[in-house]
Amino acid sequence: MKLPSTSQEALAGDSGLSSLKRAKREASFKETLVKENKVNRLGIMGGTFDPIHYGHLVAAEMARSKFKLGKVLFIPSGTPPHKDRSDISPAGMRFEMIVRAIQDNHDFDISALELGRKGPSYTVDTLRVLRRTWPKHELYFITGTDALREIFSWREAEEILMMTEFIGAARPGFDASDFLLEVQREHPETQRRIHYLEVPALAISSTDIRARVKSGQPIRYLLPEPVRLFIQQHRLYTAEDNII
Ligand code: DND
Repeated sequence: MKLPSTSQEALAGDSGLSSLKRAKREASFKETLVKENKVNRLGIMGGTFDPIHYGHLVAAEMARSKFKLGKVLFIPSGTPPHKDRSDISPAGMRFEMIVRAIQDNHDFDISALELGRKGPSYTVDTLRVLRRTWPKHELYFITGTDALREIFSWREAEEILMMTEFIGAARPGFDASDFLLEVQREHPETQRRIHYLEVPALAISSTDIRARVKSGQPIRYLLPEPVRLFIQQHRLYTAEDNII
């Protein structure tokens, strides 16, 4: 038989009562912690973003929600450390496209941190600056699983994994299971830092968007409209007057 709660407290005696109060206090303390965590977790999405598109934005939004990130900071690479394309759009233009893409989302922000730096934009250097700027924040670096699989080839990868949690957003076509097994085997100490995130399948890539623009195919609905207009206005990725 279920007793009314006041009777339960009476039956529990003094010690029972205080444990009920303690439980309530603990519950509200946990709530406060969750709220603090929400504010204190910073998501970071680094990339070349040439151009930014809905695949990037959806991955950032899903990560923000699942890991209760207070903000997601987009950080365009000044000089991407791993790309030898000679035709990468000027950093200022890639920056401008991100500004346009995130303008209607208060939870997203942009940093020019890597743009002022000379030489390749290594993630470890960026994280060191962010660590110093926000010493009390937990940092969450968001990548697609394709980028995540390469992480151990990045400069000072182990150091990176000491400074940040890693979220690998499952980008269509990139199965991460072999990579996760490899981590378990070869780098078990970093395993708890790596999180797998399934995102709705968006088979969109910057490479495909650039190819489409070049050949005059549509890119509408693959990226935010202000970004498409920017590409058209500045004739990025093509010398022709293509309608995209
Ligand atoms: P990408 O140029 O590959 O990014 O750069 C990703 C990050 O890795 C940057 O912050 C680089 O500085 C860092 N990195 C790479 C290599 C070496 C080092 C650092 C080093 O320090 O040694 P993209 O512009 O191509 O894309 C941005 C992110 O979005 C990537 O993580 C990519 O995987 C992801 N992405 C998608 N995720 C979900 N769905 C889609 C996606 N398309 C791209 N459709």
